Amino acid sequence: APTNPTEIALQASTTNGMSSAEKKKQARAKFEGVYQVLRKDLLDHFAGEGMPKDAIEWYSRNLDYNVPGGKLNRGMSVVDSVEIIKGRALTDEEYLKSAILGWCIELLQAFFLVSDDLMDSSVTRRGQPCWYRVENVGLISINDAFMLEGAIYHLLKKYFRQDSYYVELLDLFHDVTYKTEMGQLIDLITAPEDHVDLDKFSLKKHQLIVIYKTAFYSFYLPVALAMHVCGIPPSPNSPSDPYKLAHEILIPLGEYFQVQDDFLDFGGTPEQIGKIGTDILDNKCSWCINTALAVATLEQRRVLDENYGRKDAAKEAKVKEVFEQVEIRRRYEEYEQTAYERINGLIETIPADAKDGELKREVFTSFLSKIYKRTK
Ligand code: GPP
Ligand code: MG
Ligand code: MG
Ligand code: MG
Repeated sequence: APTNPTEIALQASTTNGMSSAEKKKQARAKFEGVYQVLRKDLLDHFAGEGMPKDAIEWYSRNLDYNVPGGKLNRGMSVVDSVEIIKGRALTDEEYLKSAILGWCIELLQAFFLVSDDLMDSSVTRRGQPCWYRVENVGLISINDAFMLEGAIYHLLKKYFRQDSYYVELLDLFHDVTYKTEMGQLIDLITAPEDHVDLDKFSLKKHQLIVIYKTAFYSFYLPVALAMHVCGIPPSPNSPSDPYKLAHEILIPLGEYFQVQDDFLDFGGTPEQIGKIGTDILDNKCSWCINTALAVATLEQRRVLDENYGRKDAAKEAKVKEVFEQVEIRRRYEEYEQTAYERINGLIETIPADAKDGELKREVFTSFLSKIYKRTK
C-alpha cells in the first residue's frame, strides 16, 4: 500500500458500474487529495523559513478556511479539459500536474474572495462567516490574501520550473490577475458608497466590469492552462490561434456566469448560494438593476432612485419589490436561454472533427453544462 501522500492521493480507483453522481464525488475526492499534498508543501516550506508555531497554525487555518470549501468548478475544469483534449485517461504524473494547476486557480480564487468580501462588506461566504469577520482576523486578512497569492508562485516554481511552458504559466497567472484587478476597480468605483446615481449604470458598463472581474480568471484561465499542459503551442499572430479561439468562447461564457451570480445575489437563497447578497446595499452595477432600469415606470424609477445603494434593510426590501414587479425572474430565464443558445453557437466554430491533442468542442460544452441553470 502507498505510504507517501502523493501516492495516496493518486491511488487507482475503479469507476466501473458507478453512477455519474458517484463518479463526480470520487473525482472531487481525488482532486481534494492533491490539496492535502500542496497544503503540506506550503506549510513545510513555511516552517523551513523558521516561522514560529503560532504562525504555522495561522497559515494552515488561512489555507483550510479559504481554499478547499468551494464548488471547485474552476480547479477541476483544468483536469477535465486536459482529459478531454488528450482523449484518454491521464497518467498519475499528468493528473498531478493538471490538479496542481487547478489548485493554483483555487488559490487565486481564495485570494480574490478574501479581498472581495472585505471590499464588499460581505457577511458570509460558502456558508460560513467571511474570513475577515472571524474572531481576531480582521485586517490581517489582507496579508492572508497576499499569502494565498504568493502560494501560487511557490507551487508553480516547485512543480513546473523545469517545463518548457513554465514562463507561459507565469505570464498567464500574472496577466489574468492584473485584468481581474482592473475589473474589480471598475466594479468598485461604479458603486460609490456615498453617492447613488443610477444614470451612471448601463448594460454596456456592466459587461465590461464582469468580463474583467470574472471571465478571465474563471473561464479563460483554466482552459488556457490545460492547453499549455497538453503542449498546444500559442501562435499569437495567426487568426486561427487556438488560444484566441478559446478566448472568444470563454469570455462570453464568463459573462453569462457573472450574470447568474448577479441574479442569484437577489434571486437565490443564502442556503443555496452560501452567501448573503449585498449588491443592492452596495450600490452595485449589477445585471438586475440594469435590467430593471430599462423597463421601470417613472414611479418604479423613483423607488429605485430613493432606495438603491443605501445601507438599510428596509430600503433594500423596497428595491427587491420593484425587481419582482418588473419580473426580473422571468427576464433572467429568458436571458439564460438566449445566452445558452448563443454560446452553443460559438462552440460550433470549433471544428467538430478535432483530433486528440487539439482543442475540442467538448472542452466548452462540458464547462457550459456545469453552469447551465445553476442555483448555487
Ligand atoms: C466577483 O464579484 C468577482 C470577484 C470575486 C473578483 C474579485 C477581484 C479582486 C481583485 C479582489 P462579486 O463581488 O459579485 O462576487 P461575490 O458575489 O462572490 O461576492
Ligand atoms: Mg462580492
Ligand atoms: Mg465584488
Ligand atoms: Mg456577486
